[in-house]
Amino acid sequence: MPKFTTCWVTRNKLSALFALHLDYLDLQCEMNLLSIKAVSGIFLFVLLLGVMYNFNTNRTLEPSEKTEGTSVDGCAAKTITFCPEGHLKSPDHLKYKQPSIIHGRTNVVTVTPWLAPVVWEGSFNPNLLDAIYKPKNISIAATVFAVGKYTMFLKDFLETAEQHFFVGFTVHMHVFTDKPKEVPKVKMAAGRKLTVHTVPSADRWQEISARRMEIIQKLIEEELQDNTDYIFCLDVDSKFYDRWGTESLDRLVAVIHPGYYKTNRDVLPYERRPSSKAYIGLGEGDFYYCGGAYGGQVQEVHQLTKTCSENFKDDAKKGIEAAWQEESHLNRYMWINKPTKLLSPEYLWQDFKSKEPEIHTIRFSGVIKNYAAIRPNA
Ligand code: UD2
Repeated sequence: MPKFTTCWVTRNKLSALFALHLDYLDLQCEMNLLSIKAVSGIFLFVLLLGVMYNFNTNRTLEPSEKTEGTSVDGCAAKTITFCPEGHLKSPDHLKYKQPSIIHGRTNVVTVTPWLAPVVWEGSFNPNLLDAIYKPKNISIAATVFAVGKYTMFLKDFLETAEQHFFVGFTVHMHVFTDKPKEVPKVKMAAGRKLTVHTVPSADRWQEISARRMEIIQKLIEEELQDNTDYIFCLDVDSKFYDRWGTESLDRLVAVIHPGYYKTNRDVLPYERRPSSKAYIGLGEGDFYYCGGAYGGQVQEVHQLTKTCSENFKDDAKKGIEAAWQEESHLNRYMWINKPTKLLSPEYLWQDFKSKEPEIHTIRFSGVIKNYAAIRPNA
């Protein structure tokens, strides 16, 4: 009887189970105990087991599973993200104004080319959105830095946030300062609280502004990732004038800068040196986003702040500081990692600018300040 032909099978392509069976088959061949017909039957059975094993080990990740790995622009190498919020669920029989797709804002664009909404007054129903988000018991964190003389802005910032920022929701304000005693006592509504974190002062305003990203990254890692849904990172030298609420929630949220939304992208103040990791070339980029307001789900903002602060440090090793510090890196990040929602310049105006016709309300705005008097350096 000829030697059985299993010797041509490449064992490392099959499962351990299959290999065991092959050994068993080899043994059988040596001993000439089974007929070719019987062995062929066993072989087919084992082959079937091997195919099933390979299929099982190569299957696609389940939605709750994630693989790590980050590129320069913060894109996870292979991630299937499970959205904890799920779809929007309206309360049963809620009455609200009938939506229309032919009537609405006409003098502004309310969607980007990648189909992310751009939020303008008149483009959303605040009561409907609040009714959808209220039962979800979401929690929102906000970060604000007041280092050196910038503590003078805290009182107005915090008091106006009480009046307009996610009123009626769970809000945790995180104030970072080198002068904790100068943080004013502001009466906060039920469900809202404030924590003061002490940070060192610095000799250069650029450094204070830029290192916020790394501090926010650590705050998310150490305190927020398991108990907070959304985070917004805001400039302190600003005040709220009107509602900033659930309409702003999404995975990755950017605010379009009030100074540049009518500007040709080739003259936007992006970082233009190719040697910088914040580089955006001519003919590139989408919008110019504010460093003074951005946010989203904590996982997304963690990825953003981690990537931007790493890129900022890599630039520093080469002696480069991007044109607008972390704002330049944020713009580079958001160009590659498209924001899932954009907030119009209503969400960060500047008090010194006169109101434009398309701006129907100003929700949050930078106060007029004397830079020379408040910054530690010119
Ligand atoms: C723009 C951005 C700001 C940042 C900066 C470039 C807006 C409205 N503002 O603002 O976010 O991207 O360009 O770095 O988009 N700070 C202190 N103490 C200081 C200096 C700064 O606490 O001595 C903090 C404070 O929270 C302030 C923020 O850093 O709001 C930004 O500094 P800025 O307001 O002086 O920068 P500005 O106006 O150039």
